[in-house]
Amino acid sequence: MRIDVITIFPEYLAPLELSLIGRARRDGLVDVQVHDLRDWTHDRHRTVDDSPLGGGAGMVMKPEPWAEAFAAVRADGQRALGEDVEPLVVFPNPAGVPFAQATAQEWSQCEWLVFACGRYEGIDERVYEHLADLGYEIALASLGDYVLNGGEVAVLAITEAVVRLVPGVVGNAESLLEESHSEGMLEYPLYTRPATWDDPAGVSREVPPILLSGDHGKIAAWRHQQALERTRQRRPDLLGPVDAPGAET
Ligand code: 6GU
Repeated sequence: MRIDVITIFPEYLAPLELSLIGRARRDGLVDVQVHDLRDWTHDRHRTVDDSPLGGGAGMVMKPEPWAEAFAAVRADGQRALGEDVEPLVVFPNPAGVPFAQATAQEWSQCEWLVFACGRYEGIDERVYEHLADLGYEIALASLGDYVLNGGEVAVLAITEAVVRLVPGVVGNAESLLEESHSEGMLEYPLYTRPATWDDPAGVSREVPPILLSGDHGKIAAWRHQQALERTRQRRPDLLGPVDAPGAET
């Protein structure tokens, strides 16, 4: 998989050199290229923003650097991947479609993702129209219902969620099957040794005895029931409208 990130803060993406993603890059499983949008400006101040036409607070990102950046990144990627390969262009945006585990699953199958990090109030709308005219596939993705200062933190989160699903990146692929959101539910509670733990307050805490029973069928059933109960309590929305108040007729 190839991932390009276009940003005015390339240093913000430094964590992509660490841990699981850093190792995946060194192993050649994912090629991450971070680009400074200001490289596609031509004035002395390397200007990427201007005040909103029609008035209003804040600044808007100018279209010209973005158009040049996409053309250059597309050409660069196609030299590496092949002239017939096209990227999915992702704009992190609080007004986008909620990013979820299903999105991560889908995008982990992509050969090429290009992330475009907006800052300020946003990007001139004509950039999206231009890219659509050129035939780019575009997605606007939101992390949730709150506002960040720019797309960079969202790119870190989305990239981590996507790359860990690329085959070979997570050593124990089985661990991806039972985690939260993999089956539309939250994960069951986890325990390890010691089976009896005397906590610092002097309370003796046992793990649920069933986990020591060796009965794998019963353990699986218990875990499923725990996952369901936890999901009902914390995230009833994941279980669908059956449990919603007032859904009964
Ligand atoms: Cl993807 N971007 C920004 N700027 N703010 C957000 C977000 C994304 N998701 C939630 N808030």
